[in-house]
Amino acid sequence: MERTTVAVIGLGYIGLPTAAVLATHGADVIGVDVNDKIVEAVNRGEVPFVEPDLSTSVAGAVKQGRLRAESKTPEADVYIVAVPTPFAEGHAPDLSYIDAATDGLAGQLRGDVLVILESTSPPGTTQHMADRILARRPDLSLDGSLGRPRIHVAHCPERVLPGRIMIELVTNDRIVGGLTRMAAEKAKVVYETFCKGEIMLTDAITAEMAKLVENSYRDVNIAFANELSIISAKLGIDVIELIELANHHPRVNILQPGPGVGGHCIAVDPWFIVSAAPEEARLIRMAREVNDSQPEHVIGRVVAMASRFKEPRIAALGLAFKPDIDDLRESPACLIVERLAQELPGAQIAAVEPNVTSLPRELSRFDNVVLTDFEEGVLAADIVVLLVDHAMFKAADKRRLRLREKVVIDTRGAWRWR
Ligand code: SAJ
Repeated sequence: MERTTVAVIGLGYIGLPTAAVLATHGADVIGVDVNDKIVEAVNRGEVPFVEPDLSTSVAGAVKQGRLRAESKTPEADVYIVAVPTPFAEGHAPDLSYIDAATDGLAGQLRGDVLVILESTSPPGTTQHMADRILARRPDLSLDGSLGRPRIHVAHCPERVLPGRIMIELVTNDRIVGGLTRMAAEKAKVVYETFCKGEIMLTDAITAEMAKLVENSYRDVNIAFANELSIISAKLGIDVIELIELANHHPRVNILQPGPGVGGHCIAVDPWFIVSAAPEEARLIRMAREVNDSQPEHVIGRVVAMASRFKEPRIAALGLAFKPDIDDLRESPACLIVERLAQELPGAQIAAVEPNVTSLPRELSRFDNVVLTDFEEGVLAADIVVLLVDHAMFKAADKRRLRLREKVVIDTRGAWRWR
């Protein structure tokens, strides 16, 4: 039997793992990326970011000749688009990457080809993509009308958790939404090659919304926890203990408060719903605003404590957007350290992030911020602010770090020792 050729457009956190898993499950995969450095790295069998087990998978697939990367979209049987969907000014979705990927593949299409959009997208984007293809390729159709060859267009949102991508790609259930039923069924066949979870079929707009709703659900729940942390601070209550107790109720499951919500999914996707239904999405918008204001509360607490010291030495623990990853993008911890560096020019800030070897540009421009080893930073500090609950911080010997002698602001409830 002939092997299916799959072109995966966008070799980022989702595209590259998907390309690798398809290649190791029987497809011939060509990864496409506009960044030449990524293309070259993949062709050498290397991975340009940290994700457990991905390196082995990419290296193996490239070595066996099942995976290669190119900068131009080739001819293929299946296209999977996994490019970013950021938001623009005023939180309106920015579809420029999807449009560019669509334009890149439109010229290569022939009859019976399947196009799958995996990028998290505002409702209606899959239809928008098909309309854009057909505007360029009036010789094709979605339904075979006027004897024009059909193309099949579907949406299959990714739902994997960074840090567990290679496991969750295989084990998670997947939603496949087709612009036509046949498109959904054809996409299901592609995912069945590697996905052991249930594959559920629906229409494209419901699949788009399902993904946005999942992340909004989490955002609203985190906002609830963050609001409780502020109320608890006002009332002199330990919010971690409060949530732990409330969660003993069989139908209550409050998430954890923190310094804000980071990453490029949960802090972004709810805005796509707000943008599609601005009048109606009141709670979803409010949750975003609550979570976005959370870093300010942390900054306020640290600045208030810093006023007790002439030249405060602050250890900021963690820069990543969540535990045990090296991803600093849209990280509330980075934002907090940046603002502290501005607001406290007389302070020395030891930024501790065991998962990186250099500071990001927004922090390296400050003389008073230095990337520092964990123990060294904490031992020298007057104030210790825990921003990310990395395993290394949680497991630390608090007595050895002399934490009782310091002002400790634990935004994650990682150190329950008082
Ligand atoms: N956070 C809290 N409190 C919590 C849980 C998380 O403050 O109780 C914060 C984290 O510290 C982080 C942010 O929220 O800053 C997001 O982290 P996360 O682990 O909740 O989620 P992501 O962004 O890494 O991945 C999410 C996942 N979505 C859901 O769990 C519903 C993942 O399954 C999606 O595939 C991913 O978004 C995506 O790509 O959309």
